[in-house]
Amino acid sequence: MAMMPPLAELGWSSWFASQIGDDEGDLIPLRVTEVHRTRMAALGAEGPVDIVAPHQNAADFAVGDWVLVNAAMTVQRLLDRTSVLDRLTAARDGTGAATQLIAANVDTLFITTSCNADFNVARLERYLALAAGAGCVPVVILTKADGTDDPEDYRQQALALQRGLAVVTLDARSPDVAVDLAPWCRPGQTVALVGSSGVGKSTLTQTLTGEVAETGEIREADGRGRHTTRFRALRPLLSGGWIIDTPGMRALQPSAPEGIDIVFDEITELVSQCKFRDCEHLSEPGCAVQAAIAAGQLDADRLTRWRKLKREDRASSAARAQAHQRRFGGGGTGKKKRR
Ligand SMILES: Nc1nc2c(ncn2[C@@H]2O[C@H](COP(=O)(O)OP(=O)(O)OP(=O)(O)O)[C@@H](O)[C@H]2O)c(=O)[nH]1
Ligand SMILES: [Mg+2]
Repeated sequence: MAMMPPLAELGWSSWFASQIGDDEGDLIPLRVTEVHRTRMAALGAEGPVDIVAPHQNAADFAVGDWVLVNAAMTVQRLLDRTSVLDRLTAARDGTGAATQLIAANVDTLFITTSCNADFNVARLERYLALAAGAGCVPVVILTKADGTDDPEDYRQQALALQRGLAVVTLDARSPDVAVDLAPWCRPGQTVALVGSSGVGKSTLTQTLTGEVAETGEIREADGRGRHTTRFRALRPLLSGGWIIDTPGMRALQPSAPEGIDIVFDEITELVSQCKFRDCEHLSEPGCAVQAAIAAGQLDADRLTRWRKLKREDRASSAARAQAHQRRFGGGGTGKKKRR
């Protein structure tokens, strides 16, 4: 492998270098590998270090972030990200939605599911919208191809979900995966894994890193001794890149509406051709969406799934706007606004 400067090997680039101010020359750039409540683990040119979050609060930091620390190993500044993966969750205080950071500065998102009952096109579309909204390249990884007679059927179903999508079927335990996934694992590149629990994210991580998960990261989830990942971590790939393994997610609501428009770009395009700007694509005259369904060019189920994501997105945007109003006030009458 060609020699790279140590920081470039970690994913450092001119994007980050250009953010360092004249008065910040004494600070040390580090890449965050783990985020805990008050402290973080990081890597720099000198190797791994433990660092302290400002005000003892690491909530604003994500695995993959670049930070500048002082000589006391306290974070002074978070550098602007090239990409950020986050999702909407219920706020802890029960008031509407909050965003949860998943990872930052990720080039490629390995959207992982298995060639079995976990495979679900609606869930895959959510993950694809997450990647598109974050500005990451999506790759659908279909694990447990060794456990089905027809991995090609799963692959075809996934390929239909977004124009130009890369889909790879594999056995996560096989050393061959390094070859299949090489285009996204080059030196300095960062990939993150997302998907349900048990689909093989950590197995794939182990195959690609050559590392066996540390005991601190695993627990006996059930009588069958499954190792469930408890926290996100950035690890070096054998190929010179980086991988972020994450705990399995139950539900995913992407936070960026642009992602939905990109994944469903054939519908986005049709919508722009409807006669009425406020067309609801039900039975209005001149509806390009219904015309495409009638002509067999658009799957009605795909439209239903798009509708559901759009509806959720509208509801959560409204909830966030309301929470913002409650918190910061709007100088209004205090009355609830009626639609
Ligand atoms: N046959 C087969 N088994 C696999 C494959 N990938 C993973 N497994 C098995 O599936 C089980 C779960 O794999 P994990 O890698 O722990 O799953 P995970 O996605 O990390 O799960 P969480 O950490 O809970 O999110 C393990 O027993 C693996 O050996 C595969 O491609 N083929
Ligand atoms: Mg895991």
